[in-house]
Amino acid sequence: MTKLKIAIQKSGRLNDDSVQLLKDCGIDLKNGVNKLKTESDNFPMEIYFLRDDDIPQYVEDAVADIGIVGENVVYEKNKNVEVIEHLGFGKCRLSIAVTRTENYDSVQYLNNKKIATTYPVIVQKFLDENKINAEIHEISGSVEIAPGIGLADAIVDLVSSGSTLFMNGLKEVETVLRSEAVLINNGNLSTEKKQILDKFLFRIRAVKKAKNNKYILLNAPNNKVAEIISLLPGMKSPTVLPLAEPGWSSVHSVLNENEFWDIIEKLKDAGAQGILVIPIEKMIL
Ligand code: PRT
Ligand code: ZN
Repeated sequence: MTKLKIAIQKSGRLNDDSVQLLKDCGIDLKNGVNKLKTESDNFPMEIYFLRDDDIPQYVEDAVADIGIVGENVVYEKNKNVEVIEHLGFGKCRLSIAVTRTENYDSVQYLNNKKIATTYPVIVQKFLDENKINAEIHEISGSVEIAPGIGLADAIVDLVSSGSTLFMNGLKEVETVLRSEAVLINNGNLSTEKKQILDKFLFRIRAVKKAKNNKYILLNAPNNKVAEIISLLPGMKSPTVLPLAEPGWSSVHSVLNENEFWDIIEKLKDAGAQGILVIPIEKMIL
């Protein structure tokens, strides 16, 4: 039987969320995750656990059909792979940082400076696009200490909370790239593998949609229901059920995370009471 081979990070920041995504998609993994390779009992998938840096190459070479990796790694490795879905986790930015006391006014600051980074390809492209002439020092880790030891004037590194930069006396001055985990694939999948991939993508999208939405239940006097319904987007239209107490109804609907707080306020003002908000596991539209 044909199986779709997926490469995910063995350990590190993307490992947990990648395994969780498979679980949320109903894909059970055999005998844990502490191996190089495992498979699923209930979905035609083989799972390879690899270093994130190697995943684009394995996908290009069709050792794996698809992979989960940060966009930063995809663009740095520049392999022949396609990004097919953004996954919403592992969010970070690749940023330029300089010593806090430095007067940075624009990218022109970087002219004739030394920049330490583990992302030489992305940085060179950024410099070319901005017509800056600077020297790139490729180092393999602890980039944030480079200015302090006199190795570089600036660094380009991944940032999420900013605390690493702060603790090293650096300030973030420019974003080169925003990144999150993505699903990549080899463009030459067989028809059978494409069908499995489509099933997997269908599940991923249902899980993602569910994460971005909440189920909401509320009570309202009947004379307020029309106004409340006008505030709710809903999948089709809200469900309205009579309460045991005469003159009252229960209204059920689905709200998007982004507009959530805004709408809740308006619902309260319109007379909604006993508002319950419930997470949704899967959403198929
Ligand atoms: O062993 P392997 O090679 O597989 O793992 P790795 O050590 O190369 O990567 P890992 O696990 O650190 O990161 C995997 C991916 O997670 C990255 O390629 C990014 O796509 C994503 N990611 C998200 C991050 C961060 N956030 C992040 N904050 N990767 C690294 N960092 C580091 C950053 O380099 C810096 O040292 O965290 C520090 C900054 O964090 P803050 O919170 O202090 O700003
Ligand atoms: Zn790595």
